[in-house]
Amino acid sequence: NTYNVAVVGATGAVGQKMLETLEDRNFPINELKLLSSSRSAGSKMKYKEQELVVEEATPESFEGIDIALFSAGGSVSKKFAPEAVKRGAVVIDNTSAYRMAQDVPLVVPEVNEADIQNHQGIIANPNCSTIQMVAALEPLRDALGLSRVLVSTYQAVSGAGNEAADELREQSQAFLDGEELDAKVLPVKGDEKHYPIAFNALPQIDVFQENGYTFEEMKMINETKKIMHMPNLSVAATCVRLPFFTSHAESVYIEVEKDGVTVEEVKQLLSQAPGIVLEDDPASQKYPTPLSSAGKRDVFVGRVRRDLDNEHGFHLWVVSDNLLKGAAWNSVQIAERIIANQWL
Ligand code: 11C
Repeated sequence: NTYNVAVVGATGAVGQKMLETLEDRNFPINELKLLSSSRSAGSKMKYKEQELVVEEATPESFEGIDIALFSAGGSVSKKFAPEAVKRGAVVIDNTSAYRMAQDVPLVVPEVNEADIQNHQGIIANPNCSTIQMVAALEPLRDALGLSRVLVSTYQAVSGAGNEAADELREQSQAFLDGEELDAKVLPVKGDEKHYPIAFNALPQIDVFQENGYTFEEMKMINETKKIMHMPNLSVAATCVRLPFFTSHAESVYIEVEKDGVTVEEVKQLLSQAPGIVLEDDPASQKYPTPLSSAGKRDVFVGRVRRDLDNEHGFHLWVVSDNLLKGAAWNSVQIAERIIANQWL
């Protein structure tokens, strides 16, 4: 069987990776439709040597579409996802618009693939920093139990889109040329203040909430509980933007329930888990970095250590390409699981 697929937000940082991923996976496509806002309509993009023209999304664009991958911002999803569903498409939405809605499964296939089958037309793809963390936590939760997660992130600028990546490039050059740095996009486009990202670290990703956490931090907290079906799990996050282009890194502290767990046991569980690659050997300085994981679909884990004071506590370093497993690949993977299980 082949399917009619629409990519909404095709020209964005994630949309471009969606096309690459569909091509890499040789996804069974009958017709591929690229959609965007009016601003990007008319752009040309390549899929398997074919040149495709990006069209402006309208409700009618979704006639005959089987699977629609959305990544054009929450407001576009709110406007068009119901129109796509009305016309018989299954929507895989990469924005935060529907993630916490009760009737919308929020899915990382390695963790909760079975939730997909309860979908009412929309399946949500989690936030990138959440996806890589829960993929690494799931095999540990399954075997050892999990009571607490404390995470600090080191996130790439591409998470904030192509404009943020351009800003890092321009500011880096300006810094090296001894010029003043012009900040217009980061930490958050549209927020009141902007700070340089080049040669800096910004402890703000997305807007602040009333409780003093940022929206990115609250996404990590709330989405983790939903995906893992653990509403009472204790989770806290601090999310930081750093000046590199691709892949998010995370320092994750966890507390497991089982007594007497060894580092070897944790490493063994991670090395056998689907989608996880253990890269951990301090003796040979082996550990993953944003550069080493960029362009790969897996989640890489290293620096596994037992806490020095809490025998149930372990520290992990989790790295993954934020545009692939964090976005495009996880979305395409959900589509592949829908097809394999006949959950369309
Ligand atoms: C970032 N994690 O790095 C964000 C990007 O909710 O899908 C993804 C935003 C989202 O800025």
